[in-house]
Amino acid sequence: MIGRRRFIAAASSGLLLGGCDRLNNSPGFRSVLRSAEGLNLRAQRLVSARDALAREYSEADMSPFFRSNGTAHPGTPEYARHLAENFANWRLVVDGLVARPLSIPLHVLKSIPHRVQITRHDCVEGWSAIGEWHGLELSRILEAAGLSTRAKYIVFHCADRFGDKPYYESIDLIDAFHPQTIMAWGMNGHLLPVPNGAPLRLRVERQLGYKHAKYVQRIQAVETLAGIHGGKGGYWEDNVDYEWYAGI
Ligand SMILES: Nc1nc2c(c(=O)[nH]1)N[C@H]1C(S)=C(S)[C@@H](COP(=O)(O)O)O[C@H]1N2
Ligand SMILES: [Mo]
Repeated sequence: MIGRRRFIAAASSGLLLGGCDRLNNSPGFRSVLRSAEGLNLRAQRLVSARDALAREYSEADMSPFFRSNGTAHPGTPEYARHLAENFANWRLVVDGLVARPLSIPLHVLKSIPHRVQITRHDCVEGWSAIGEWHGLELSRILEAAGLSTRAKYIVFHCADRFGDKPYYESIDLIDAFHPQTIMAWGMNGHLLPVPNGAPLRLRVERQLGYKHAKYVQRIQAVETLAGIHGGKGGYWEDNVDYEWYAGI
């Protein structure tokens, strides 16, 4: 999967960024980068259906240790309170472009029959790990809320700040309704540990690690990402220019 992604990235940058030096100096460089990203998305659509399943592994393939990355503990007084209460009062708010805004108590979400999947997590920083995830399909949550036909993106708001800014992420509806996209509350046969996003995180298996929002408190359906924090759809996209589309 990674091999193909590299190939696509190389193909699109080769096509559009061939004259790198010249482009680096041009005022349109950023917009060229953006069109390269668009091409990456279109190329991915051509070579692989975006609704194809990510590979699922067996228990024997699971990494003995699944590391944490980014925030390992949100560290706010509010989160500390939730942790002390064993997340008994954690809720998942679902709002924005939905017919029925929801505030789902975590214990209700966990009581619904769920999906279990053993998948590989790939972080752009150069590590991968295979873990087992338990969680409810995001599609079922969105169906319960009655997604508006105007909705184009699903935004995930997290309980942590990274540096001085809130962590958030977003995906399109193809990933949102992908059968392996789940709101995970369990990992490797246990409840989700704090370093891995307790009590609720996104697993969006066809995307790189930074898209998998941890500590999720709110899901918002929107028509455009403009106006949400930096407007580029995610913490890393806003602050470090990571691609919004991080398909693998
Ligand atoms: N809320 C939140 N979600 C986050 C991050 C974070 O710092 N805060 N880091 C991201 C990155 S870069 C990766 S690789 C994965 C790491 O997941 P893990 O800690 O379970 O390994 O979470 C992603 N989701
Ligand atoms: Mo990452």
